[in-house]
Amino acid sequence: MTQDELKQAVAKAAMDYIAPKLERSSIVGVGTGSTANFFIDFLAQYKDEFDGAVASSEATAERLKKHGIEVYDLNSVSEMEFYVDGADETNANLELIKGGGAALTREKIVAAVAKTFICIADDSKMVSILGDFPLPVEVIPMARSHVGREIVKLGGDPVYRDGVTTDNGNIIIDVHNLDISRPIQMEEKLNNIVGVVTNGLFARRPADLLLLGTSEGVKSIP
Ligand code: ABF
Repeated sequence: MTQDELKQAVAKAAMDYIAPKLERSSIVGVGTGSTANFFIDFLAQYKDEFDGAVASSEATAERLKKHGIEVYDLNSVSEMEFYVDGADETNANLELIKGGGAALTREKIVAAVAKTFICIADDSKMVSILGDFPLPVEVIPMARSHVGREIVKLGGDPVYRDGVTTDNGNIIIDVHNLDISRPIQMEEKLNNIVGVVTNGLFARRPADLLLLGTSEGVKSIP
């Protein structure tokens, strides 16, 4: 199977998982990226069976709207059962690196509100220790140099992601060679640097369910 076929398979598995639980009043949280895009295409087939969606990025909002799915501002939503999104890396504890698509802050906010965060990924994303994928950090523009120096103190190599502005008007620093053997602690340390909006470690709030696409089929973890 190609990587795209694996992504499509996990997107369908997520839809099969949530479809029987959808109610007319349900709001679904929807992530960003190519795997999430496959999910949006499946979700569209059920658009008359739920109320609408909250998007983790402008790009996702556009795709949802094109399918005729109502997009809600998160502030107008009091309850969300499911958030479905991809990841750049996952470990066996369902702790993730996200943010390759620069949408990490909104993704983390939607994940915080959702009762169940379903991560969909092909098996190239499964690692034993997080950190081969450079860790994205969203930073207030005027704090770029300060945050870079603080990241060096933590042992990482910060690289400014040239030409990228997030949906929130900020910049991204990708951190290479960071020791992420203790993901929760590293997530907290990075968030404590003044000028950091958020970082792409999803460890304090990991995924609840991982649907992993493999050549033997979709594995459900745990
Ligand atoms: C988002 O999309 C991100 O947090 C992650 O960066 C990315 C994964 O992209 P893809 O599904 O295209 O591999 O979920």
